[in-house]
Amino acid sequence: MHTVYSEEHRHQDGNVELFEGKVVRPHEIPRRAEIVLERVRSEKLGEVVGPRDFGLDPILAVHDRGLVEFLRDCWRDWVRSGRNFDALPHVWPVPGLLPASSMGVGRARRVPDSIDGKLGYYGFDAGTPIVAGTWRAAHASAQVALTGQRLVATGERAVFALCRPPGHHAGSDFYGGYCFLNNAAIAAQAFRDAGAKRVAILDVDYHHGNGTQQIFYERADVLAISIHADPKQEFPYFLGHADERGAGAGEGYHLNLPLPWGTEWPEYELVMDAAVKRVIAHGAEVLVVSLGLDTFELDPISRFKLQHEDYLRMGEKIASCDLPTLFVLEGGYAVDALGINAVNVLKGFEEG
Ligand code: Q9C
Ligand code: ZN
Repeated sequence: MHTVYSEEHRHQDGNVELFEGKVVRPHEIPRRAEIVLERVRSEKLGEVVGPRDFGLDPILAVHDRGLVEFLRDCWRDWVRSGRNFDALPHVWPVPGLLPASSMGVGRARRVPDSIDGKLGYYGFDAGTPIVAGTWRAAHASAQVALTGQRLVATGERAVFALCRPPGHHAGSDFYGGYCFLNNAAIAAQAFRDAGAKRVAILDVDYHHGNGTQQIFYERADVLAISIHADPKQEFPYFLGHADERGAGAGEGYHLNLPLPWGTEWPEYELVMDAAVKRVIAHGAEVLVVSLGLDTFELDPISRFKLQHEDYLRMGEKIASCDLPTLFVLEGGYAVDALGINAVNVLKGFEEG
């Protein structure tokens, strides 16, 4: 299996994250991608290739121009306003703040001029620092996913897009959860634009893929499935419940499979079987896997209990969909184990 990798990810290197009310060093660090790359090499998974540049168009097929321009310009505006440390939002337009009559509902109608206002408009959490190189890294991460997409669209059975920063929490017009651009969604849309009639996204990150859900919620062409910790207990808290099933034309084309803290492989496996069945029923021509490894028992911010070997089984299950597959790296913060677990999924897939 080919891996697509870019060193540009190193430019996303924050100093702080507001984590459970405390300012801490970020969990989402450059070492994550490097350790996965090392494991890809030591396990001889296959050739490692750099990304091509597909430009902004495939990003803008998924994201609003306002978000993209904000991410591109944020650091410049933050510095111009006198700051030289990581940019984080600290005030948000909660929906109740905005009476439907005059100010719009669900989304503030006006984007503030102030960079602090913009941060709260576009960012949904305070755990996702924007630094000088954020745009450079996020843009390259999307190009890594798009390069993987192109390789699969032109005949590879499976490709690993070693994306960093991750993407699945980023929606059409918001960022957060360590994510800026939704790499998996951008790739899924690129498959559609390359002619695939039906695409499926399977998100196995520990956290609900709320950005992916929002992007495709009213569409039937892209089935999105997310297996994650119950949002009653876990980030992103407000989305990912089982009764969110898509809307309008997309009704029934979103499947949330929340699981409780402490979940181990036997329960996880049952839910994966349901996910695989739904992918096959969709008649998908191609599968995009949002590959988070934060379901691992030693993950420092998560509470599932999967073990190294379980990821081999996970890869086999994914292979049983019998589809051309693009793996897109998402979360996973037990850094020393991240390479083992990610490559176990890919090896399990190849053997399955
Ligand atoms: N107590 C990804 O895995 N902080 N993002 C959660 C919960 C944010 C995770 C705090 C976690 C974001 C891509
Ligand atoms: Zn996660």
